[in-house]
Amino acid sequence: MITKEQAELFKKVITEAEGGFSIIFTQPDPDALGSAFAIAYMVREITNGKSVKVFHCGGFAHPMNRAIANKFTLFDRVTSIANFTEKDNSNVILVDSSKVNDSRLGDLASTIVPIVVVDHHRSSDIEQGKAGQCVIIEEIGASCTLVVELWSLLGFSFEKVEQAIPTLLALGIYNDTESLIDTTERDRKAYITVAEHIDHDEFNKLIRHDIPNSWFCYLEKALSTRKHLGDKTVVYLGELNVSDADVLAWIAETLIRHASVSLVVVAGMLHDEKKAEKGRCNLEGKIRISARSANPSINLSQFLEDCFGGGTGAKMMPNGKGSGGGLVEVGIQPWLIDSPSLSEDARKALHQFVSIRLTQLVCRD
Ligand SMILES: [Mn+2]
Repeated sequence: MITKEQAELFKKVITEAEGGFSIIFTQPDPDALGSAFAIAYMVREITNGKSVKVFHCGGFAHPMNRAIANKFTLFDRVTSIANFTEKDNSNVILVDSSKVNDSRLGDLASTIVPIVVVDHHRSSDIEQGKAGQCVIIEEIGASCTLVVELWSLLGFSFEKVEQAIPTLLALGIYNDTESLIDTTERDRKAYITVAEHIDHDEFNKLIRHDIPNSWFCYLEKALSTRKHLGDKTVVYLGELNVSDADVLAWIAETLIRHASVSLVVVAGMLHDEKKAEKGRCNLEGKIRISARSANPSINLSQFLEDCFGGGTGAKMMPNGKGSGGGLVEVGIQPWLIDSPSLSEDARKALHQFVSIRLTQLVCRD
């Protein structure tokens, strides 16, 4: 349980902040959404209705996230980080991540100075201990668990709030703990607290979302092209539609269950159909990576940084497994941007190079 002092500090920091608030999350998943919306509610209550904007990086591509967003009309209530202006860059609250030098933040990387951070990942780069700041980072199953503890300690009730809040908190904990398997006692307690206030039929529908056909096609490609080196599996999917990027985590989670595998890295080069329609090159040399580790002795966060540098991150699950990923650049953007003339041969060579290099970086020892 977080301490009463931490909860009081949160309240104090929010009360003393002048002006409106901006909540940012770098990855739209249920844990980030639950944390963001529950904190937004608490901040509005504490400040008697001051403005709280919620910003997301990346897109709502995952079928579960889309289902959640539709059900709770979240598209009206979260806005893309692309709309973040200088005016929004005060009283920033960062949830479900604790890095400011994060490539997912785009141009905002290293420019935000959060007053509140609630996260459960390793490798925070946030300078802590400043006055007027509340940082809660603990290695447990979900950020939502920390938020539920904060909620209870500050005396808030789920009785009168909209269904979206307890449902998103429950989904966040459920989803980030692999269906409540990789939990700490705190995660289980927090889940029970919120589960009393949700509609379980609706909850089940969100969990058992449809899986799009394109995902099965990517899985087929992953199975036929994966490379095994020792106990590591590396998959390079080649070009990956931006709206299918969440398939990487789904494949990584599937392959890590292979009996002889202790580390999986799945990657794809993002391509954007919309840009191709405008006659521009649809590649920007950005590689999305998803990694899973079944070996508690691997520090996945460090491993990914050693392989790919910054732009990556990972969390340690309560059972010692690692889960992470990132967005890294190949560094050939000047040769790709706005060059619709990129030939098939050049594309093929580019992907061959990335595939070989990816395997070398992951399997170098
Ligand atoms: Mn999380």
